[in-house]
Amino acid sequence: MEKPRQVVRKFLARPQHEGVGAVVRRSIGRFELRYFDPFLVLDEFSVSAPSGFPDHPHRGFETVTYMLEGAVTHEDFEGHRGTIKAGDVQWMTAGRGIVHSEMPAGPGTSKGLQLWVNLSSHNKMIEPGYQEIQSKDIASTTSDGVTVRVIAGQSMGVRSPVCTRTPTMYLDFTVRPAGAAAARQPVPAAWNAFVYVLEGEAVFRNGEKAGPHHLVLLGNGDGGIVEVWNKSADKPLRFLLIAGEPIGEPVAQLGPFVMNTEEEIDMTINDFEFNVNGFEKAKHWKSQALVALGVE
Ligand code: FJE
Ligand code: FE
Repeated sequence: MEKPRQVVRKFLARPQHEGVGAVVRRSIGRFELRYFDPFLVLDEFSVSAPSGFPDHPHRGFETVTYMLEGAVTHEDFEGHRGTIKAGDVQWMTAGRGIVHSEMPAGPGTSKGLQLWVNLSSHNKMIEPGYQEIQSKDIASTTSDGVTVRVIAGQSMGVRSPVCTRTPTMYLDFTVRPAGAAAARQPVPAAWNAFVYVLEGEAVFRNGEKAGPHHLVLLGNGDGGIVEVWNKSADKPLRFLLIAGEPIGEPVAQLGPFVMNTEEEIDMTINDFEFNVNGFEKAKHWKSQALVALGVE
C-alpha cells in the first residue's frame, strides 16, 4: 500500500485587483508563495465587461485558462482569435513572445482559472502556440462516485491530448456526497502537487479540511498517491489536482516576462520596446476590444 501525500500548507486565496477592473483570487504567485516550481501563478478570476485583461505581452512560460462560467474572448497580434466557454480550456505557449487581450464575452460574470506554467531555459524562446479544447472534447470518466475531467496528463484510464512542454498533470475531480467517496490519484514522486478546492469540502488523510478558494500544498517526501475524500452527506466536492515536474532553474520575473537571469529580463524589455525578437507584430497591433472601447 502506497503512502498518501501529506498536507504541508494551506492558503486561502483572497480577492485582489488585477488587469483593468478585474478581480482575481491569487494563490500561487502572491508574496507568501512566490513560486511553486514549475508553477508561477494560479488565479481564480471573476470579470465582467467592460473590465478585463486588455493588450499585454508574455514571454517565457505557458498560460492555461480553464473556464468555469461565462466566456472569455482572446485576440493576439498574429490575428489568432477565439472564445472559450464554461468547461473549455486554452493551453497557450507564450514562448518567445505573445501580445494579446483576454476579455469577458457576453453578459454576466465570466469565471475561471488561469495557471502560469514555467518553461525550462531551452523552451523559453520556442514558437508561440495554442491548444484549445472544447468542453465536449475533454476526456472524462466516472467510477465509484468520482468523476474526473482530464485537462492534462492521465487519470482513471483516460488521457488528455494536450502536449505539455513542462510535464504537467491537470485534473478536475468531482466527488459525490453521502458515502465518503474518495479520489485516488498517483503522482510521480518527484513532482510538486497541490489541490485547489472549487466547491464543497475536501478532507485529507490526516483529517485536514479545505473549502472553496483554498490551495493545499502536498508534500513529496512520501511520493505515492494523492487521496481526497468527500465526507459530506449532501454536498458534492469539486477540486483541481495539479502537479508538475520541477524545473530547478533560477527564475527572474518582471510581471509577464519570466526568464532565468536579470540580463535576459533586460533583453526582453528591450525586445518588447523595440518590437524585435518575437515582438515585431506588436508595433502596429491593437485588439478589437480596445478599438471598440475607443482607447487610443
Ligand atoms: C498579466 C496583470 C494581469 N490573471 N487571469 C499583469 F492581470 C495579467 C493577466 C492575468 C489574467 C488573465 C486572465 Cl484571462 C485570467 C489572469 C492575470 O492577464 F498577464 C499581467 N502581467
Ligand atoms: Fe495574458
